[in-house]
Amino acid sequence: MSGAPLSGWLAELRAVVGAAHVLTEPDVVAGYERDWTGRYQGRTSAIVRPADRGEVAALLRICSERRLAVVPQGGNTGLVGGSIAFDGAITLSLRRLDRVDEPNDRTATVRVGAGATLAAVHARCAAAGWRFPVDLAARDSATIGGMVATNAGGLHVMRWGAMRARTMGVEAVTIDGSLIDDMRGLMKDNTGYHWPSLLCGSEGTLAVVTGALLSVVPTESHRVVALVAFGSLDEALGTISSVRHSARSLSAIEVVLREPFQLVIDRFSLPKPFAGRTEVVVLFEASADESVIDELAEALSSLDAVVATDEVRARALWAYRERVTEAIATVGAAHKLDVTLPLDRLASFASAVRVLVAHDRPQAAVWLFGHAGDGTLHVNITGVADDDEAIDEAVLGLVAELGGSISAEHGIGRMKRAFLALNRSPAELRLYRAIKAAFDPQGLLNPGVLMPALDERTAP
Ligand code: 2HG
Ligand code: ZN
Repeated sequence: MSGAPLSGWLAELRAVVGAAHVLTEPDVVAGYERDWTGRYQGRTSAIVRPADRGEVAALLRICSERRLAVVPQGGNTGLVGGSIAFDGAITLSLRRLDRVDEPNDRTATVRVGAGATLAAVHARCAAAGWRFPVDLAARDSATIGGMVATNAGGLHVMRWGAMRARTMGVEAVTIDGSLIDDMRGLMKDNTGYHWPSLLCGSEGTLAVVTGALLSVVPTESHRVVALVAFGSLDEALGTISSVRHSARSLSAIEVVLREPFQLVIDRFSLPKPFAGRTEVVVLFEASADESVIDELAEALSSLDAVVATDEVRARALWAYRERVTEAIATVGAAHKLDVTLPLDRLASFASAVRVLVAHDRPQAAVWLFGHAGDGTLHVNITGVADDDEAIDEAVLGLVAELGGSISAEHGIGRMKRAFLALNRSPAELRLYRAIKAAFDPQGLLNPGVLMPALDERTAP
């Protein structure tokens, strides 16, 4: 750090937020230092918990002046090592910025603080007759700031888009304490660069998101959920494309392959929805008015399907998909790769990745599941060392070869930064660095994430 006595910078941070909101006790700090996967263990000098954007700005000014590395953190549900501090960097916890305003009926938007959980946003919108349609299993902990920063996607991207599509406005503070206040939420605004688009997916490397203006959709009266069993992924994908033509109100198409499906049933003692061995299960969800029930029933009429039209049974069917991550966590710390492929290559990729891992790491297990509606497959690998990057590289190399993206939704974080060149050219990476340097010339914000920062500093 700057050479100042430890108490100097701590005292300055305390003066901004109050002593109660600068945490240094090892047992309290421990919960902020480990990411959800258990694969990444960081080290932070202090957790600082500002109450509003003014305090965020004052804290960042101190970090900038003293050249202290700082890592923004929300619900810490990230899966790529991008939300925890390393090498003693300061953790800036945004959870106290948890305000959720009343949705605005005229503009169909809701203004929220970075620390609001997704579940809190859902609840506030539902009470006012609106729906914020981005959803994911970590909804009770994941916060909007982190979801903007990682351009989180989740379960309904095929119909309503990921965070970038729904973030109409953003409020953020740069490392020198300047405020970007772009919360007007205009449908049309061609005054040059678009801050919400740039900050969505920037992974806390450019600025600290303190709030967002999110676009909402009207609630729908009915939803229907169906689980369908298939003999192979190829067969499932063929049927998915024909169902998409006949059912117009689809809001999710999720897929779970045999191993994770069986694991969820075993771990959580869920009833077996299908007799016999099931190679692939697809969850279809459609939502609209009452007609949606007949529409989906008709589209699936010739298939081996279990259908739920009431909320309780619909939620029970979602459990077979939503609880996969939790089930895999009981097996061990997993390497989590979230890849997208062109839909016509997804099935051959799934076979190839199984062969590849079985060949290179015979002791490992591969778990495949994902968002078939948008071409995302989650490849979880257990039974390999936390630092076994060679297996990640082999799988991601295969993805790139088949024309896919090495990160569909979790972001690059620490985990994939060495592999970014599989998807981005040297010219693009030069521009990435130039953008980073323009926002954060000293390389203090979330160093080591997305790409190595220029003149990187890692510790206070
Ligand atoms: C999901 O789709 C999440 O459930 C987590 O993106 C995926 O655990 C994973 O790899
Ligand atoms: Zn996912």
